[in-house]
Amino acid sequence: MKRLLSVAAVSLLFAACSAAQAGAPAPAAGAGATQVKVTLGDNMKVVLDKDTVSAGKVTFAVQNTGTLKHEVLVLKTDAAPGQIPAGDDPGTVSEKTSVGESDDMDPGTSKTFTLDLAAGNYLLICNEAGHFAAGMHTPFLVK
Ligand SMILES: [Cu+2]
Repeated sequence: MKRLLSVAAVSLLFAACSAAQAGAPAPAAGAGATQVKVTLGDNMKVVLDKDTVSAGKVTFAVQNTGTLKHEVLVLKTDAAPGQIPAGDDPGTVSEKTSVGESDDMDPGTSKTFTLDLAAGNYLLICNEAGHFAAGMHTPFLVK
């Protein structure tokens, strides 16, 4: 009986904790982060709603509005787009300076990811084969 009681007490405690957590407002993905909308399309452009943010948490809300697979990578680099070395796969550039990415996104899909970004120069690029060369990159400044 005593054992049963303590199990019940533990369950109650657990329930209380869960209730407390459930009662707190659920933090949105990347709460307190600066949100940047990224639109990827078959026009081979990476379109941002802002190209300058403050250092810290940045949430990228990415939408693939095209009919092709796209992605966005966040490269931390001072290099101009033409200076980014070639990647391992044909038609791609090196991802060595990437600090985060959406991964491949199917047409019509959205994805959100949050990065903690230090001040510096970045390039947001799509690295599907041939897309970077076609112009799918844009500068991004964190200050
Ligand atoms: Cu692309």
